[in-house]
Amino acid sequence: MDLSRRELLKAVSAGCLLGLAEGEAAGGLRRRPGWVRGHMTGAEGLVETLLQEGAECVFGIPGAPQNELWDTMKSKRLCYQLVTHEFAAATMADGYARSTGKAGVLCVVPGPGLTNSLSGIGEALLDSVPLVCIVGDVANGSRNRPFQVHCLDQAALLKPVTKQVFAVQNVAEIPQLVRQAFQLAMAGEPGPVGVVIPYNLLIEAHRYQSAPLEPLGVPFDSAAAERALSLLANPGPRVGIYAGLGCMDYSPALVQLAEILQAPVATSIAGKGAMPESHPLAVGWGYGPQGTVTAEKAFKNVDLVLALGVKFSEVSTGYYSLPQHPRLIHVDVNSDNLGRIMRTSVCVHADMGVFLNQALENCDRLRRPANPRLVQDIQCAKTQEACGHAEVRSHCGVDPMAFLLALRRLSACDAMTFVDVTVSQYWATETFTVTQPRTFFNPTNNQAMGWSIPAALGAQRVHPHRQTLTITGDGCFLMSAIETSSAAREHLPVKFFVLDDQAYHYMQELQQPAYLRSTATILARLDYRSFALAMGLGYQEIRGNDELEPRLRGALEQSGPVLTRVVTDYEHRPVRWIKAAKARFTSELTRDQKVRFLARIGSRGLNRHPEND
Ligand SMILES: Cc1ncc(C[n+]2csc(CCOP(=O)(O)OP(=O)(O)O)c2C)c(N)n1
Ligand SMILES: [Mg+2]
Repeated sequence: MDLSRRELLKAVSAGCLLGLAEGEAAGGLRRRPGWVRGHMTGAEGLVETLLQEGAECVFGIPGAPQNELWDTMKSKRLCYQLVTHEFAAATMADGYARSTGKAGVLCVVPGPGLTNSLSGIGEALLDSVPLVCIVGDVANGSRNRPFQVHCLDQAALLKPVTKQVFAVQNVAEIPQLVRQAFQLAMAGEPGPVGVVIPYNLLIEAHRYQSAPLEPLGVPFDSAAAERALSLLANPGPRVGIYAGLGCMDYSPALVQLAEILQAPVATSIAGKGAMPESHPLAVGWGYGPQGTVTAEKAFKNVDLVLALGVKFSEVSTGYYSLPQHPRLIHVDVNSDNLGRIMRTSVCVHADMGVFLNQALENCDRLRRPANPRLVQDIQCAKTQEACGHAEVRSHCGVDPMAFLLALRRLSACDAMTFVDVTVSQYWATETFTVTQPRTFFNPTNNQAMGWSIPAALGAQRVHPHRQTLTITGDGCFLMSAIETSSAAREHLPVKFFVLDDQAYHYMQELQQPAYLRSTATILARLDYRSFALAMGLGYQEIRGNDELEPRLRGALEQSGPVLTRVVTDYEHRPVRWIKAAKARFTSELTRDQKVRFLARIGSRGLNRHPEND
């Protein structure tokens, strides 16, 4: 059964869809889009539609095929932000979308503008982030000639990184196709949608009469939901909840369900924040050997996992190292995600808000007696784990865990933290306590290095008064460092923290045990102070653990953007995720492969000449 949006909204106004009202607000239904009417150019029709659909900022770089559009954005007061590279256009739109729950908009020229943006759009696709990608194109119709500049197949380039591509053929189609792009980007599992517009259409004129689209229904398989609820109503099995990004806008309902079921709640990486991690039933990230120790312990006593709004993706599961439980109920808005990796007892294709509401309406059947023992065990495990994290292990630089703990202590609860593809992402997911939805962000499934800097800028742009932080490695920093100049130019007070170990430590951790040496992992020594000066940023440097508190305060208290170099010592700090992923990977090697690996390690062990570079 599909529920229409109208039925849903009626239920919300009657107050019975707990948590959904916030979700809908975050999902962009605060204001219904209006009509686009009147005699306008294609560029005007496009900008008017973007405004009606609630676009707050467009991220990109103009080019000859799109100057008409950028000029129109200015005339019609649609906010835009210039970036230094189109990877950042996609990634800023991504940061905007993750922090608001609304579709982010980027606008790039065809050819190199588009190809530059593909890594960021790919990240959004794999991480379920809604984007509308406005991409220019060479002229069509009578103006189409051979050998036009940027004459790549834009739609074909977009296809593998988007949910769908709308190729505009005619000036009259612009508003409706752009509206469809917004709707599809948010529908079901969110993701990017492309709109390709030949440049000649921007200067043609048309008399528009474009109505807003009828809201879409949402999936709800009531029979499967009932099977799931019947399983949960059986008081025998001990339930554990695994919550993903799909729960992000239903935090109050998730908390209530956990309390009713007396279930520990673990989240995926992208789900961090859906369950306040300060809650007595919250056990942190993951529930296998890759996540928090507390979650792993708590889920050892679970017989039935209720997986809500989550994909069991490679990164979040530590290379698929989650343990199988006797029973698993998997609920997701995208039927393609259901029952793929784990043995599953019941798959429920459903909108998360509707499923949670249905579960809460059945609270009398589901309610379990209070379990003080469980709460006590979780508290005890958390305390023990926190002690291990607080132990300072570094000798010649800052301990990454000490840095993360101090940053958490000193930053605001609602600070937005963007963590890059450094090995520290795993420590951060374990130790950085997140108590509010949409405040912790990581490029999880495409792992595009350099993501955190532009993503943070996109979020800061529309949350000018929220503390906004990036935690990046020196390798990731090198990929997006120039984008910090946009922070200075636009007065976006992001605090950039670079964990500087002059290496790709993540790669070294993966390479050393397998090859007894590391290859192509040593980075340049940078003069960060001069770089900050050149970009127009404030600067701080933290060289030891004793400097952490004062220097972090020094950075956080400045009113503008600040670059902080954290001289990091990664030694003596194992990474649970890497250990888990390695164990799982090794277990899948064939006998021959194992023999070859061991023989190589043996011979290198005997004739040691590390040759690290
Ligand atoms: C664009 C891109 N290129 C390469 C990789 C592979 N990769 C993942 S992490 C990493 C190193 C990150 O280095 P750094 O930012 O210094 O963090 P550290 O590993 O030192 O913690 C590399 C090369 C990637 N994920 N993305
Ligand atoms: Mg590094």
